Amino acid sequence: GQIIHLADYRQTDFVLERVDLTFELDPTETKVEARLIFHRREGADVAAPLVLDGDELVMTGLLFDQMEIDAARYDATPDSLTIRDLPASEPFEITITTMINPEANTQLMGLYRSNGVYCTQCEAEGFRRITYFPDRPDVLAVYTVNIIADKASCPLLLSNGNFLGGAGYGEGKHFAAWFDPHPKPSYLFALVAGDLGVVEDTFTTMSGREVTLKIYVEHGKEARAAYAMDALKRSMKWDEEVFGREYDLDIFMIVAVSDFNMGAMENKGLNVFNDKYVLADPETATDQDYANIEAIIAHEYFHNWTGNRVTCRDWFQLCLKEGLTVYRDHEFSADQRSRPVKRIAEVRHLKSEQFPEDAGPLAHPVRPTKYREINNFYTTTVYEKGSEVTRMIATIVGPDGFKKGMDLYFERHDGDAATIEDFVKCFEDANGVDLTQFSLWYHQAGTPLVSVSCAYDQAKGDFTLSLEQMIPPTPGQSVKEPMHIPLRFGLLLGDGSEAKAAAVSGADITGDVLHLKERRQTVTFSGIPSRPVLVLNRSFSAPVNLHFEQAPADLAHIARHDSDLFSRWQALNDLALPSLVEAARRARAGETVETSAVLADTLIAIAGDENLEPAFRAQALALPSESDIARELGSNNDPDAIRTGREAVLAFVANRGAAVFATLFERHRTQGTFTPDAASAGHRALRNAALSYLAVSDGTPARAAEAFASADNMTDRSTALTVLAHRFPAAPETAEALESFRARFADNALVIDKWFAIQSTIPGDGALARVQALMTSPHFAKSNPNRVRALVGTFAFSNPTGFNRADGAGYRFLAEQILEIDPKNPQLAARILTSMRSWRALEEVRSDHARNALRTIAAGEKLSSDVSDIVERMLK
Ligand code: HT7
Ligand code: ZN
Repeated sequence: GQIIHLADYRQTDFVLERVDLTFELDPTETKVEARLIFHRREGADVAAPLVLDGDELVMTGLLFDQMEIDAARYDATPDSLTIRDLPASEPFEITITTMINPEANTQLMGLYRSNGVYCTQCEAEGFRRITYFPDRPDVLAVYTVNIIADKASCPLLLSNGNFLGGAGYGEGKHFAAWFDPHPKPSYLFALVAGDLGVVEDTFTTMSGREVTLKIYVEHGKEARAAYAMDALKRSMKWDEEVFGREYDLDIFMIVAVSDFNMGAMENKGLNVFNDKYVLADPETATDQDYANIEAIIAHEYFHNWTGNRVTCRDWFQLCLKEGLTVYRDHEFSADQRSRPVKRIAEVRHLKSEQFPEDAGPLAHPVRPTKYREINNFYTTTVYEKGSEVTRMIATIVGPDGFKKGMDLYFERHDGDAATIEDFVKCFEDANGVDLTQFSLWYHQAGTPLVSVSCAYDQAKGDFTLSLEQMIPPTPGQSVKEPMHIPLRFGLLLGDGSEAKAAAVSGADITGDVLHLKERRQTVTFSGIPSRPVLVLNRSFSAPVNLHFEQAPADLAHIARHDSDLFSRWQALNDLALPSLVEAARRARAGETVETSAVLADTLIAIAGDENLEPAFRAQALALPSESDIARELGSNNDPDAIRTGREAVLAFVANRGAAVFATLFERHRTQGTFTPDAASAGHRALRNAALSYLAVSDGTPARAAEAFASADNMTDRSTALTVLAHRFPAAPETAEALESFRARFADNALVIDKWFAIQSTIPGDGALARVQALMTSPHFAKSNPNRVRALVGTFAFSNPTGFNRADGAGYRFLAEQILEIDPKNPQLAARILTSMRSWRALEEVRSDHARNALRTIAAGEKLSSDVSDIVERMLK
């Protein structure tokens, strides 16, 4: 594929007025008739042809104003349709007939069949696999959709908008018509047809309108959609209360399907979901599953305003809808659950996924300026860093300023296909601020590094803070400008109170936010009575790396006393990381690892502090992961040494805190009927964190085996199974538990995915053979993205020692898998391949093997543009 540049953006020559689609559904020969009404845009070249996008299309008919069209006036290829000699200004109608094969559509883009259900996925460029069309987000039109299908196998015929009517249609068939009054781009089109069960409810909007809510799932699974329905109603209410946004159709539908490339899709009025993010009950779903369902239901619903009512002008603006909507779903979950605990989880995720992307060969700006394959830009940078950029705007303009800016955005751009510049301008205009320098966050890739040092002059009472920012070079961007970095901070005194400076010089400070704007800045706080401990980047106000050699005693002080729970967690992390890095170094050199008692004692004290919420304590107990340590080391990484070092530190903490952990394990047992609320989940998380440590200090599988046997919910059961499998892979108790779990949930593919994931992450060299054996299991299906992600994806992304085997066998296995998956599902293949994004940071032997595996992929025949784009950027 060729490279698309933002700078080449041009409006279309033709305006699309209306779209009428008729589908005659058939598993292998679906007929699609598209009637499109266009007129030439005022000022456009009168000789310009109409060029429509296609992808693997077969055209069987073409009419111009209902008449046959002369063959000399058009060219049709599978990838485009060009029509010439069109009217200068008056409207005209083009009717296109295409034949498509949903059954053979293994890419899961366009119209496909999943478990007998017809469904569509059109974002980003799937609509062009249905019919020829101006398939770009700035072409908005009103759609009418007619669906004709077999009545017995497809009693349900759904599309966007409101139901117009339906009737019988010849022998054994019926039809339904839908009309969506809201102009939309083609990527928001959806059609679903099949035989599904439904859960129904209603929601009364803030203006008193009753909206019908329907969630469609496979028959027999209706009860498992109750939590999703509850999350939907809470999302609708929250968007009214917090953003003033009301739903705008009479019906809102969600359909759960079992074959889906991503989490879900926000099609207007008809969201399509990966069933993993709809179905839940205590027997089969973990607390994390419940939290994910709540977040994704909210995310897709929130897109109705941030994405659908205001959409993107072009795909370079993807973060306009995705970054903003992630920010909105983060805020929603923070309001529904514990704000600091949610923030810790977000930052953990950002650091483990986005920071490595930003530091590797796939780094790109939040608003890129070029792409080869748009599917590869649904990245953690666009989504999660994009959300952090929105959060920084909120921090800079404050809560009221943010609300004013958002209100202006909806007022100005409702019905538009907008840009990032439009969005930022709303905050500038609503608040009278200049966000020019701030906007660099959209344009410069790479995680800024802020180096910090400080000094205290007892005699003068001056506390001086020196800050320096550096934005590392990234592909295509070697030189960077200083950014506007909003850092929340506090000066913590010995008694845990906060120092208030009499005066500050050298920085622009608003409230508790210090605005770092220069490359280097020295800030002096005067009138500070005693040496304070600096707490910087509270609540992770800016997505940066800090280089700050803070004394362990100061970090321990923050960890125990700061008012911001997030900073307390961050301080623990900062206390742990140098010990873990040192442990990895020693392990690599064959030396014995020593662990600091300060770290262990601080961790144990926080774990045992019953004044703190259990979910926070569970987060505090989770030591930085092996990949966190690898990131901190930066280069020449040996995953085996990292694990050996971390295990030594973990064992030290486990043994020192054994009594506390045993108490926690007993005290935080949840009793009675299961509820998925955040408080109960917190007790389970803390108890299970204690179990993980106890398995180490016990040195036997007995306690985990007992926890597995007595578990009455999936969180406890799957954690106990993970502890058994990861700590005691060869124990008979583990084999027994794995088999009893498999047998009990053999009919539930989503639970079997957990069984795959637990086994594929058992550390060490044996993992590869285990994964290969599991691929031959009758439960595995190569055509299903959830199965492939659970087994192959989890192995490559989340098993550092097993995947990064020193002999390179893990990489060779992945290369084989990628080459096999790519012809069937390129998006899935490309996404799993990004698991190798940090390959250059590995030590030489492993990085040589990794390079060879990537070269094997690059040499593959007929690679998709998805995989070739990723592999080429990784090898550059
Ligand atoms: N906006 C949706 C993105 C999406 C997607 C993109 C490419 C290929 C398949 C896809 N399925 C869904 C989901 C979201 O972010 O809300
Ligand atoms: Zn989204």
